[in-house]
Amino acid sequence: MSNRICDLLGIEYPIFQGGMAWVSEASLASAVSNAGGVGIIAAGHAPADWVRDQIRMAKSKTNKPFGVNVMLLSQYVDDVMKVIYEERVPIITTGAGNPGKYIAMLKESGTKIIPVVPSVSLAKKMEKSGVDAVIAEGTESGGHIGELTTMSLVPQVVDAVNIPVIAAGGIGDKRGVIAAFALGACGVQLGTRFLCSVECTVHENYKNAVIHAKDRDAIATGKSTGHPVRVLKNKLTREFERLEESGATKEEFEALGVGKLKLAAIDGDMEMGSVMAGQIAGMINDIKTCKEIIDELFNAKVVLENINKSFIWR
Ligand code: TUI
Repeated sequence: MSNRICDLLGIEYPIFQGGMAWVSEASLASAVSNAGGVGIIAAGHAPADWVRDQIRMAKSKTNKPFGVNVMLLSQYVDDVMKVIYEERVPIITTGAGNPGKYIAMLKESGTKIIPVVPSVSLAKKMEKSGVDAVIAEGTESGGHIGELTTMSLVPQVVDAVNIPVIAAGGIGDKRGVIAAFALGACGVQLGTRFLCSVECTVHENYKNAVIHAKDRDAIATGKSTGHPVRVLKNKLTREFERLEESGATKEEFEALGVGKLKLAAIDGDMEMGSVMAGQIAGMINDIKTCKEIIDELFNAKVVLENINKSFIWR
């Protein structure tokens, strides 16, 4: 199978594993890349040295292209970008901001730049800045989210830009992949599905929480602060709700969130940790290897037939 994303990146299947802070590191990223997709190390709020170690570990585990997701709100973002440049990382994705000022430097090292965008206006701005593709991420995703659903965002971004569009948010199985291609995307990004993989090193309580989650368990907290984050309901989200109702300040809200993702992902605290997950958590019921996940998403005849049809529509 060949398409614009596969040709651009030299990969077998047009599938990205979403960057997940404290969750996706070299083990998961290299497994996804070895299975033919794009594995992504999430830099999150980590210092540049940790990111360099993970990049070198990924290089030792795979010869295939992999990426780093840079969270642009990180205090270490300048140093992390320097490491990516020095290590000649093949691909970066970015989240929570505009990577514009780093684009010239990264082009020099041959890094393909693929920002996550929550809107048409940002997608157009990114295309003008010279990025290679965009990931249009709907509000169904886990973690820090935009407002629009994947169903409405993806076709609008596809119509607005000429660079390839990858769909993210609410995709958990082959039906979601087919839907994304039908909307005009030429690739997909999945986070929550890969969290429940054998190779993902997140705490097993986190995987079990996703496996046991039902359709309405992944809720958006912090809408009133302008920084909504989708997580599984627990004691922490009830405390966030209480703060929101009491009209707490943005600072009080942020203070409650500090360290909570690590608490869930590393310590396995499912009550007070921030258990980021997408709305498809309710349909994930098992842990599989990354190869099994990707083969199931792409090897089925029906998927290939439908994807071929969507190429014709484009
Ligand atoms: O980045 C994400 N998802 C994330 S980042 C993250 S780390 C975190 N840790 C603690 C608290 C909060 C976050 C967890 N999940 N997704 C990509 C994404 N990017 N979603 C929305 C955006 C976005 C928002 C605004 C991208 C660009 C943007 O532009 C603003 C501007 O500068 O114009």
